[in-house]
Amino acid sequence: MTITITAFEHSPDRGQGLARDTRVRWALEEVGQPYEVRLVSFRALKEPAHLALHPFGQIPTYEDGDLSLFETGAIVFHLAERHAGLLPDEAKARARAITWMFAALNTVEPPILELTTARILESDKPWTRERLPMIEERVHDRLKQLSARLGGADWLDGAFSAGDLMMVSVLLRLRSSGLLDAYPNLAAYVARGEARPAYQRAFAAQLAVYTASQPPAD
Ligand SMILES: N[C@@H](CCC(=O)N[C@@H](CS)C(=O)NCC(=O)O)C(=O)O
Repeated sequence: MTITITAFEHSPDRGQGLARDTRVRWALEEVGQPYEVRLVSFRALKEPAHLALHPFGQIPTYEDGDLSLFETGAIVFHLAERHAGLLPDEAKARARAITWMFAALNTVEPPILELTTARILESDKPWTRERLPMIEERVHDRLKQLSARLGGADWLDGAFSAGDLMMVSVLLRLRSSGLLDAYPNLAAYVARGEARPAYQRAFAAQLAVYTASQPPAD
């Protein structure tokens, strides 16, 4: 059975790897599962065929035979449960790694998304100038706490896990803001994640989609 995921036909991030198919590609690469990608236009995202796979009209989705999933947390968890490499075998360590996945998605990502929304989608709104310092402070609160917990460790809880995959993916969204620079251990943590061969393959694959969509240079 071939695994098929969906990704943007034209990613607004221009191949920076911030669209969420990258984290699913990364997980697939970590566990050594081949996959195919179906590219979806913004219009097709909201059409019935895609809405049948993803009720919110987003990417990525995941299909494997008669199973179809959406939500990157669910997809990465599904892969991590079924294949070695992303979750420890020992029950308590496994539960802690899963906790970090949830922490990345539920506790760290929301203020980062709020910052992205304010900076990009609402940059022309009259309230944004006033709101930005408050939103940045919320991001800093989370980064300070995460930095304190990570300390000098390579990964959040022992060996690299799906928790780290998700946390690094979430933190990568901060790169252009420069906010990570104040936390050298977090910047190094993100760099360790990016240096993993599986991440490199995932990044290259999503970049290839963007590159192929560009008109040839004269
Ligand atoms: N919580 C979802 C978020 C999915 C999401 O926001 N996908 C974005 C791309 S990274 C998307 O499809 N945006 C287009 C839209 O919402 O119309 C997940 O983790 O899968």
